[in-house]
Amino acid sequence: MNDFPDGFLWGAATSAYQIEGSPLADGAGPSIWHRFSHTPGLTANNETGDVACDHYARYADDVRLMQALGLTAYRFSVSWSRVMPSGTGAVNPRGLAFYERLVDALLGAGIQPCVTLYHWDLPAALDDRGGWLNPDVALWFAYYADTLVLALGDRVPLWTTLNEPWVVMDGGYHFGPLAPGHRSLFEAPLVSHNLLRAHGQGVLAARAAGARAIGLVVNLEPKYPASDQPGDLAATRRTDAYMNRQYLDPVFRGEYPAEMAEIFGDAWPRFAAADFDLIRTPIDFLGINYYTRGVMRDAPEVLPLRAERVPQRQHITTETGWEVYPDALAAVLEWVRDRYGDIPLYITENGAAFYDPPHAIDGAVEDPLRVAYYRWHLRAVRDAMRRGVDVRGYFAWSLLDNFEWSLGYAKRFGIVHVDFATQLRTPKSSARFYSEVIRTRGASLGQ
Ligand code: IFM
Repeated sequence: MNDFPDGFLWGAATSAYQIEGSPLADGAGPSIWHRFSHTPGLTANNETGDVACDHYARYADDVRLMQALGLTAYRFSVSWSRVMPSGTGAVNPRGLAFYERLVDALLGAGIQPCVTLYHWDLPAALDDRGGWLNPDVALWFAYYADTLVLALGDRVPLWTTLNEPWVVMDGGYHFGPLAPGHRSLFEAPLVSHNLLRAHGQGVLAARAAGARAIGLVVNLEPKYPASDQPGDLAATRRTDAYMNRQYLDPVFRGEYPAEMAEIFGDAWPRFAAADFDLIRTPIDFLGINYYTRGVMRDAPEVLPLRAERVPQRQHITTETGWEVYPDALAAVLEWVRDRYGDIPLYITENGAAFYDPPHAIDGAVEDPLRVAYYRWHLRAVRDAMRRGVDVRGYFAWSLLDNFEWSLGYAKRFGIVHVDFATQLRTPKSSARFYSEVIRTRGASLGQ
């Protein structure tokens, strides 16, 4: 029996600001990431996405590379401010034309384009109007979704509204390492709610404009207690609600987890009941980004969650400090199915930053740890599928080494190495490994 059925999507993923470069070219407006990375001291070595992988100019070569690897799908995001420099109103035809060219090149290479509408790069003009704190953002987003689907919906089979709303809230508004860099307990719940409202409006708009399938992408990090002490169990429950259930419960069950009020206290607002009808608008699939798990213990002084992560030194740790723990990927897929129902799932991101040299050595980049990471995690996906979970595709994060947000360029997640001095692309051994998995439709993973 073949574990990965015909039509299973074998993909890789990227996002606009992380790879495109040329953020202001051809009439584009600045995004919050352009502004944030140009503010001294906010990113490693003050690095920016000004050049990144120069994909804006090199997209055709990159599509040929994907084709050579045998990818059947490519997940990328659209830069909202390239297409709509002020975030609403006039469309910038030259910005939109870039994505038309990209989609056509992908289709010409037999690769399915999978479009994420929002991967963190809000137009700066909308941030000036309050960004994700302004309730109108739901309507701005719906208008943007409508515009994109009308332009590309005939050629794009799979759309997602938001990538990782938790990170937008947690990194952008609660603790501040990511754009726009706010640090506010009171803003965080408002932002989450507006993200969910925007998601709901975006789904309605995309459907009305003819999207064939529209879903949401969340990052899930299963939480395990450090011990069976009541304090550790409660810390685990709170962090699980904050990170794993905060968006999925409203989308699938029409309510926030009870723990949210416990975590945020006075900062947790009363939300209008009618909002949940919008938020739980049915979606066609769920995208799951999985990297690691969290082992949690009680930490009363670490507010507001009163929990902290316990490092697990017995396992391999990546360059971003994340424990390699593939079993939790299989477990989380089953958890989603059991808690939220049998909706089609895609692994929309999975991968690891390990040290790779800045330049290829003798024309090659050997990355055995990343190869092992992919082997173990693809087997975990297969295990979940054998247990009946409806997984329809898998996307490696990332196709290319790229701009890892405030961590800059030093954290390399690509299966294809990028020499940032020359823009030379070199498929790493992990790319060759993945290519073989695709060619054999999983058989080369072994048992
Ligand atoms: O690079 C990011 C991506 O933008 C969103 N998901 C996690 C990746 C690795 O940190």
